[in-house]
Amino acid sequence: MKRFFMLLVLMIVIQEASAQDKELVLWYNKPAKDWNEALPVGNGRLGAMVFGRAEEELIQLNEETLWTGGPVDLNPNPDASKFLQPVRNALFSDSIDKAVSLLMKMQGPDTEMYQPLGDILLKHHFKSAPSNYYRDLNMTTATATTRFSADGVNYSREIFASAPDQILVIHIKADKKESINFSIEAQHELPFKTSVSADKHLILSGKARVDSYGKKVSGKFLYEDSLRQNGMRYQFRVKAVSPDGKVNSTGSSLVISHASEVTIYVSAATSFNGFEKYPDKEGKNERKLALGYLNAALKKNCSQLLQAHIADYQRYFNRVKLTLTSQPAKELPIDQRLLRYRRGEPDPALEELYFQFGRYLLISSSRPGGIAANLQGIWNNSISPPWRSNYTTNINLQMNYWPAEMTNLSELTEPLIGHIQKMAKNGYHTARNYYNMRGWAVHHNSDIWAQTNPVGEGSGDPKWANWSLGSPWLSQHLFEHYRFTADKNFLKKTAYPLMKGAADFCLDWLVERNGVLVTAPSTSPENVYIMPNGTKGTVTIASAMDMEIIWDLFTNVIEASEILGTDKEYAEMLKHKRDRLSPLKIGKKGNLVEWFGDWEDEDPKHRHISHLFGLHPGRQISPLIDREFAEASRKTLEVRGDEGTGWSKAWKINFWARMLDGDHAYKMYQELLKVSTLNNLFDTHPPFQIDGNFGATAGITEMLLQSHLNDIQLLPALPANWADGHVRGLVARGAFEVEMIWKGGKLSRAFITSKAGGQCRLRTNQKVALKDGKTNSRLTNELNSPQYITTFDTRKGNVYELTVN
Ligand code: FUC
Repeated sequence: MKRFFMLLVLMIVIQEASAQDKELVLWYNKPAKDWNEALPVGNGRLGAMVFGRAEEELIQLNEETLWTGGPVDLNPNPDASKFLQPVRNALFSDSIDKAVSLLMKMQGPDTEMYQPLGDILLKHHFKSAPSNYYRDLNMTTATATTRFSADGVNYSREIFASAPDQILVIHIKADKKESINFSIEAQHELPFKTSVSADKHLILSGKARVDSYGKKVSGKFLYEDSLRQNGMRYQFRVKAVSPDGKVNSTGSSLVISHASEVTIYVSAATSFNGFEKYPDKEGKNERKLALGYLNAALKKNCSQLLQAHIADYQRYFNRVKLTLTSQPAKELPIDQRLLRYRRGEPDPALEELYFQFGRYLLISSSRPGGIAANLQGIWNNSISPPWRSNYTTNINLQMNYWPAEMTNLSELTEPLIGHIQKMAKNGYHTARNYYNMRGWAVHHNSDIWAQTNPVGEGSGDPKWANWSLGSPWLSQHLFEHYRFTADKNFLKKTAYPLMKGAADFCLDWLVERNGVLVTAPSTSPENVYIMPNGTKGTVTIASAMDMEIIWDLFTNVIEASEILGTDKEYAEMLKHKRDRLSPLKIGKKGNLVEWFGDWEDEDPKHRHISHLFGLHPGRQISPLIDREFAEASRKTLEVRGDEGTGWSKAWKINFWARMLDGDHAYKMYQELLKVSTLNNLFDTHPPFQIDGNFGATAGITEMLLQSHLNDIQLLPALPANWADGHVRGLVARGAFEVEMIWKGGKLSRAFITSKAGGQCRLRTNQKVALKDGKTNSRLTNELNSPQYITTFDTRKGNVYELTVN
């Protein structure tokens, strides 16, 4: 009887799992017509965009370390610091144009660019046109599959990027013996060499450029710079293995004939040897690395590789499950579903899918030990990508990592934290060389070389080039990592020293003006104001965002010093300074003032909503803290409107969720899906930029769970359209894992897993109680409707069930 029962449970579990599998598939009935329809796979380091073409398959490759250039010049503009006081004098005497032209003299080189690794082509020659076409990306297994029939044979091609084996695998099968015949070629847009080794490895090798512009100098690209460095070397290697077919070579291609099954192994490496090493002369041996990965993987067959890949991937992916509907997904290709969604047809399964796609992309582009996900994650096919496919730190890099902690992918922040550590190293010199200041400074752009200087090369608009508060904003991610994991060791050893360094920079950066502390120069990325006298400007003093970012950092350092029992005096001094920051103001339109004065915006619907930093990702503004400032934030969001770039809409999901307005947050999610989503579900700025994918996944989480204030808010911004649902595996600050079931828009049950012990403090719309155990519950009325604060003590590893009274 017991065994029968166990079997039944197992069957239900399997059924549930396969139902979920079906939901989490992006499928199509035609090949990708362009890159924006190709499907991404990745293992953090290696990425591929799969076009799914039947006759001539195109697989576009990336390797995360392949960038132009080399280590940064730490003092590229030795005169810069001379101009700081003149800039301040100009600002204090309202000579804005003068301040702008002086600021341009404080700029330095632009960043380097992320580069494509090349393409693989699989060329078949069918007599008849392929039919029965299908391709997909299955997020449950992180594999992309293409299936079709040609000349009476059914073919399938499965592709995955394995992290444990550091290899890209393409597995081709036919349902008729010995009917696979094709050739494999490799190509790159820039000059390259191909060869086939004695072991029949097809090898493509090349060198990245040294200059960051992608422009030709006297008709040529630059690969060597006689003064400083040579470009980064790279190669990828392709090996085809078949149990029965023949693998021959032509010198620059592999030719496979009469096979029933073929496994193609693709390995790759660059000579990148760290951000401080010249990638050519001090570089790693890319040949040895690529060969090592390939030979190690060749010891395993396809199913062994696939098994290890799925186990590794699911270790992350399966931690969270979101169900917003009991209906099965529409039996339609994703592009068709998007089309219908745009016309207003509901598709909650698509909304679930897109949420998980953000998690899929993070697992595929940001792995411990690797490089942080850039503006395109790791997927880029252009030798001059938009915005250099670099790191933009006035919103975009941070947005990439917003979902990481709360959707249970905490380890994946390691590359970001690593990048912050590198930037702190370079930024120490930037703070000194550019401003004569302590601590570390990061400006608007960075790259694999951890560049931190203001970019613009003397002619960049200071509204982006001279934005200087990257170090305090990025430090938020350090403290958040602690808040989500309760890892005191990390706080002490890694986070706190870096946070304090950023605080030192801010302390030096602030100046006193009319009794308050201001930043000067200051911008509000990347907006333009109009003063009452008609003067337009971008540079000012004490923008709201500057004040909110510094408030956030000081608050975090103060809390961290209390937790660690250290630096009491320093923390007292920060409290004093925090109190003297130029205060936030409410403007004549009832909005939160963005600039030093209550000025108009040149573009009232500007994509950046920098002055609401305190609402999100900060924790200074909330309807639960101060109704007036929350109302001013609402007004600001209304004036800014619901349009914008992909990432701007994603940010607005988060803002409205923090405003506790689930319906408006949901509206923004719909806008993002309808207007800013490509057919492969990549977010589009336009063009493709990955931050919107990540920002939306974070925003959806904020609708269901918030914990940035003093309590864990269950279902704080649930929209009417998600009346019934179930989520498990989300993470709240304090290291609590949360599962919730809700019906008719109301919480019906919750489970809290305590990962670090300590008190749990919940905020809910209904009264909740522990199923087994004592809870302390009280009514609270910060909002117009009553809410309940429920506290109980937890022990590490225990699960607490909450019922609704
Ligand atoms: C910021 C934004 C742009 C774009 C770029 C990569 O500068 O203002 O919209 O996202 O980063």
